[in-house]
Formats: sequence, structure tokens, C-alpha cells
Amino acid sequence: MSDRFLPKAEDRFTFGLWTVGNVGRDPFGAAVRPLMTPSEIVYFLGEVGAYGVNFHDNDLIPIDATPAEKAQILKDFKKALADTGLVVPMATTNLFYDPVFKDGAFTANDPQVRAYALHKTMHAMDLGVELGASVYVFWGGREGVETDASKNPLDAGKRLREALNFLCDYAIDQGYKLKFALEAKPNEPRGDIYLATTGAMLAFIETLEHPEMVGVNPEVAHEQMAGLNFLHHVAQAWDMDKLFHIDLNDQAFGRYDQDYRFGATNLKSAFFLVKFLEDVGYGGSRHFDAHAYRTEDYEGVKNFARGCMRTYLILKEKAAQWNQDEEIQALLQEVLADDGSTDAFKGVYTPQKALALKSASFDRAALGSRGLPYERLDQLTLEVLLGVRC
Ligand code: GCO
Ligand code: MN
Ligand code: MN
Repeated sequence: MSDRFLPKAEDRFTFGLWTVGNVGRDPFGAAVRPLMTPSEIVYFLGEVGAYGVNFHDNDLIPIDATPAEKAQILKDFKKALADTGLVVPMATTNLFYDPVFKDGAFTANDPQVRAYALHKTMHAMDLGVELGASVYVFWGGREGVETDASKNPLDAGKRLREALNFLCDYAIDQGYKLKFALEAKPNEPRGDIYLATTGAMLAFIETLEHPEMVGVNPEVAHEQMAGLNFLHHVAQAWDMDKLFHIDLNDQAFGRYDQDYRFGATNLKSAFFLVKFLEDVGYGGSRHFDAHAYRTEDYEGVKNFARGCMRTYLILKEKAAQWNQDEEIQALLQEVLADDGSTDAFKGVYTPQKALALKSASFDRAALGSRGLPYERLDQLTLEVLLGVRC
């Protein structure tokens, strides 16, 4: 392994307890790996070179833990963090596993379930903040339906808004410096999940009482499951100053939720994503929300985790190469060339500009017949990725 691709703290590579700790259970088969304790996972992540570890409340503290058990787990976990130097940048609530959430949490029809979801989330926020989290993720895995006969989507939106407003105020009231990051997913585990895309989340945020506290946590696989372009959603979030966190993994279009190693399936998309994050100077966590193939033992899980980070760093180097490649840059200049002939129409609207633009004449046929060198640009991109351009 070449040293320049070893992860460093400034890369902000994080993993969830549930990612490398995934035991390989699926709807068709039992666990294939033994369960690691939370502190064992921290040492494991320290060994592979991660910067941080994130968790759902119940990844760390089982839902039925006694106060004494909770205290012991926390003590061991904090010791593991201190021993390894790992930090906890993000925390979240498990609002999907327990049967109580079978009809959703904040959007459940039963008001007692909705109240319990708020109760559980406030406790989980306390836990996250105690361990240093500054981003709090909301992934509404069960906030959806199998049949629209069961729930009015307007009611669901209203309930979700009320819950997030309540929790923003709770954070403010406690003096927590927490930012909320909403994570969209189109389906799985529900037949349809509300606010299915990052774009839908971005629009919803503007309807909240504290939109400044709330951003998004887009995940590669979630837009890809829906056949959408993930980069475009990330760019929109960035443009709105809402990219608070990001979940990196990979996924074939139209499949079940695969959660593959970052870059494993759509390498070119992964490249443009890394290039975007690096070009704009994204400074948040690069969180790998993925898990190893079910075929792996824990040596394989180490290969998986190292692979996520190493692929990111290789793509980062490729992005720098792409930005410096003379032929690529010359093609971009050609594509972006501006002869100044439309300067008089640019910028803010004035009635004069509008009039001048309406009476201007354009050689539509000449414009339409101009060739654009995108084939060459894309081929050069592939050749950078394939390592045949120096
Ligand atoms: C999924 C989601 C989750 C969330 C996690 C944190 O598809 O299962 O991506 O892994 O990211 O629950 O909120
Ligand atoms: Mn996911
Ligand atoms: Mn995720």
C-alpha cells in the first residue's frame, strides 16, 4: 500500500458503529460475523485509521439497558475513545428497529408512539452531546407507508414539522450547539418513505421554525436507488449552505439497499462526487454508511473499511490531476468561451436590457451546429481514472 493514501485526521473519515459492526444478517440469512461491543468497534476503527465514530442511541446503549449497564458501557466507550483518539462527530436515534415504530415514529398515526419518539430522541440527543456530537442526523426509515389508505401525507408532513420544531427548541433550550441533518431515502424499509429525496428535504427545511439549524445528510445509495444523480443533489445542498454531513457508500441503480464500499459500483460518479467535495472545500465528516459483503470475516471488514477511505483518497488525487490536466483544461476553456457579444444582456434585469435582448438577432443554425467536445472530455476523464494519463 502506498503511503500517500493512508487516512489522516484532516480527512474526517468516520464510520457508524452499525457499519463495520454489521454482522451480515439479511432478510434471508442469519448473522455471519460475531457481534463486537461498541468499544471493540472503536479499537477496530482506530486500527484502520478512521477519524471518528458515529452511533444510534441503541448501537451504544441497548434499548433495555439498566442504568448500571449504561454506565459501564459508557465508561468502556469513553476509555476506547481516549485510547484511540477517535471522536464522535455525529449521533442519531434508532427510530426504526423496535416494533413500536412499525408505523413510523414522528409520523405514526398513534399519538403515544409520536410522543415516545420525541422522548427517545431527546434522550438520544443528550447522549450524543455528552460524547461530543455536533451534528444530529434524522433518518426517517419508518416515516412512510405501504398503503396511502393508512395515512394522509399532509398529516404526516405536519407531524414531522411539529416534531422537528419541538426538537430544535429542545436543543436551543439545553444550550446544545447541535445542527440537525435530515437524510432522505425513497423506500426500504417502508414501501414509500416521505420526503424521498434530498431535494424534497431541502424544500421541507424552509417550512420549519428554525431552518438555520437544519440541513441535510445526503447518502449516495439513496439517490441512486431512485435512479437519480446524487452529485446534483449534493450540489444543490451545498449551494444552499445545507450540506451538514454526507453518507458515502455505493449502490447499483434500482436495486435493494446494497450499502456497498464507497466506489465499488459507480466509479465515475464517485469520482465526480469526490472532486466536487474537494473543489468546494467541504469541511464536514466524510462518513461511510456502508457495510462489508456478507462473505467477509473481520479481516475482510478491515479491507472494506480501508478500501472506502483509500478509494476516496485515490479519487481525490485523481481530481487534482484532472484539474491540472492541460488538455482537459483547454477543452473546458473552449466549452466555456465567451466572446463578450452578449455582455449587454447579462446580469440583473432592466427594461432596457429586456428590450435590447428581444430585438437582438441570433444565428440559431450556426449555434445549433457547433460541436461540443464532451466525448473527448469524458474519455479523458476515464483515462485519468484508468491511470493511463500522467
Ligand atoms: C439506511 C440509512 C441509515 C442511516 C442511519 C443514520 O439506509 O439504513 O442510510 O443507515 O444513515 O440510520 O441515521
Ligand atoms: Mn442507507
Ligand atoms: Mn445513511
